[in-house]
Amino acid sequence: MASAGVTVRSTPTGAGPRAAPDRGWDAALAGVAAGAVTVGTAELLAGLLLRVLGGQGTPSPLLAVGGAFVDLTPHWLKDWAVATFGTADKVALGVGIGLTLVVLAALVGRLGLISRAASLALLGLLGLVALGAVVSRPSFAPLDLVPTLVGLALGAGVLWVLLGRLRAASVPRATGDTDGPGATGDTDGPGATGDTDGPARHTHPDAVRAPEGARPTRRSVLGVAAGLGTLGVLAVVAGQALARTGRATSDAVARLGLPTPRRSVRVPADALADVPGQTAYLTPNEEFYRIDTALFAPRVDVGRWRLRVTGMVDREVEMDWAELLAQDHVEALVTLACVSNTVGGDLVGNARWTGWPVRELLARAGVQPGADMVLSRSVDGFTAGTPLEVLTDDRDALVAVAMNGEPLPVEHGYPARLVVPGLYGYVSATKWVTELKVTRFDADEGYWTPRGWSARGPVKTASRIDVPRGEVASGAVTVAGVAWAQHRGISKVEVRVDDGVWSQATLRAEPTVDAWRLWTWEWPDAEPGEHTLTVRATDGTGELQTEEVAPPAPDGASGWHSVRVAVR
Ligand SMILES: Nc1nc2c(c(=O)[nH]1)N[C@H]1C(S)=C(S)[C@@H](COP(=O)(O)O)O[C@H]1N2
Ligand SMILES: [Mo]
Repeated sequence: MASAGVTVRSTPTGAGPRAAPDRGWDAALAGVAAGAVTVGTAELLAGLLLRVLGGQGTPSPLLAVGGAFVDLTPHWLKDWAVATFGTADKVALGVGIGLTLVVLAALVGRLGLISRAASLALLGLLGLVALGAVVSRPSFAPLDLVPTLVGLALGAGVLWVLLGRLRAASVPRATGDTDGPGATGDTDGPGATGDTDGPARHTHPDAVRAPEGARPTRRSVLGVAAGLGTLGVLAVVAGQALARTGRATSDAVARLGLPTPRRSVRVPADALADVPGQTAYLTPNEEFYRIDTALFAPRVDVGRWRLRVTGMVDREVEMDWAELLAQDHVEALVTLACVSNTVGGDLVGNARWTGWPVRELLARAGVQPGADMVLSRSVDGFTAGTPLEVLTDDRDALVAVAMNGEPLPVEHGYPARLVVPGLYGYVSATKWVTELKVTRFDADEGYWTPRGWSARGPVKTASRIDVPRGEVASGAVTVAGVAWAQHRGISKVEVRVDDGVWSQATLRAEPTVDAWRLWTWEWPDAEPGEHTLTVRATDGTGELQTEEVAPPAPDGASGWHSVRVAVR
């Protein structure tokens, strides 16, 4: 097909930036516009679906693809992402998905230079991938497909029309076409308007109106494409905002309130931190570490939420939110720790939880002989395999509904989660919990087990120095921190300066063996220079924290925590 672009490019001078319009870029822009319309429409409808119809699945193709990506990501890559981006790993994933989409949409558009049908076919192929991701989400319902399907239909229409109009705009005009081979295009050299905008630009106004009135100009088509693309992006933002501003939390709590525990706990003053900079005994909800595989915390509609007990039980149990709140709740102080926490790290927090003991729930179902594990499942498909005995002994393993006296924050498992003293979160602390399946370790496994983490995850005894860090003045220096060995308790903490002798720290009170214990040690006479402080704890059974250094995988980091301090 004869076009100005082809001819100019074939001139020996090489044409350069003054060459005729680059149809490749035009087509790419059309593709990006169509892509933005597709995704924008889908995200907006997905947001409405969640917000207005109270859906619980993942109708958003963006979140579905992100979620499927997280599920399929090999463990080493996940570790690398978390190590590189920290808790911004989800932001990084979002940016990555966005850039990939732009590139793919540009390809879709460019393919339109060869054939519009091929372009549509590629769009359809990408759409199938998105639909597959939506179907693969744990709480999938057929209605979740609608936003993506409508988005694809609209996007395909936009693509078809834009590509067609671009093609029409690029055909040389019968009259007044001064942009043809060797024509005025050559006079449009450096220092000219810099506008390489298509024929109409160089055509006498009359010529445009008279014979070519119905034909689009390149500029107008690109303008429409840019406008549609912008609308698409705005729709994505609006859709995501809609999906995230759920009212479920406040509504349900206002209606039903929180249970009044039959037993409440009070934290004695002598358990609290008494040194500036020392970790607070209770971690505020906003500061509590958050670890999960969810791209965005699921917004559960308590009206539809159910908790079920299935598997090796005499009778299945199913209860709704009101029934759960009506049970006999207790309060407990429990320190939660992540298996990924490194020595001295902060993926650990302590809260006052309100919940119903899991053993009472299991008793209602009647556990059958032979079972040794409970596989808890979240609305988002995450699972944890917890030894049956820790859920049936007398410890405070809870179906928790409140954290520090407030409804569970969405990020921490609203409306209900498991909290089990003594085990790392990945094998016990299922957030947004919806099912407990009584089963066997040789029949089922939790989410992280096939991904290289141990099937069983008892918390290892750990201790951490919080102050001082960095620089201190010489003389008397207060050293302080926390130590934890959930459900065994802490009986001793010792601190050492450089290679000196171990000195016993002063322990704060221990209201429960299920939570961490704060400690302080007075360093009598810190001498100027660089020093290393090291801490080690002994648990309630008398066992000393191991010095052996181990990484988090497969069952938790170990080793003594040291800090370097500069004494001035
Ligand atoms: N649904 C769900 N629950 C989950 C997880 C998850 O990925 N999904 N992660 C677990 C892990 S690894 C930990 S350490 C704790 C963290 O709980 P938090 O985010 O409330 O601190 O939640 C556990 N519960
Ligand atoms: Mo974790």
